[in-house]
Amino acid sequence: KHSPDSPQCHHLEKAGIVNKTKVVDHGKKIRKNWSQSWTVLHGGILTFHKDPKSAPAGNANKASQIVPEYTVDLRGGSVQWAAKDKSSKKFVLELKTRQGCEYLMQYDTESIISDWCKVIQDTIHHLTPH
Ligand code: I3S
Repeated sequence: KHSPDSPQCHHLEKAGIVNKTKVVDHGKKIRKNWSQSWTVLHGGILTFHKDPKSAPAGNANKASQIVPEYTVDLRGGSVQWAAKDKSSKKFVLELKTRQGCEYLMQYDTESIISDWCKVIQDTIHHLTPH
């Protein structure tokens, strides 16, 4: 069995589209800014990419459209279904980092977002705290 931190541990990896917003930055509440995001879990790091629709027009290069926006170290973090007062949207996850940042992740299809919840939870549990 591979160590969870080893690069061979490919089962805790996932990618897909979700809606996301950062809500707390290092303990400081910030204004919500929901956007769609290509989201990748790899090696204990969750990367939310910028919505290509927000990029300046005229930049047709496909590769340049995949730009990281937030890189989230899951080690020592937590994920749970968000309380109703966190958002009016349905199926919202609240992701908290050990560094005091918080993100909401949302998708209108429950199975999509609950799969994210499970894989993030599993990843957190497999990452040994420093
Ligand atoms: O928690 P809030 O402040 O009610 O979040 C809403 C706002 O961010 C709103 O934008 P304005 O800052 O322009 O009011 C967004 O459009 C809403 O989507 C936010 O609420 P939801 O319930 O969608 O997370």
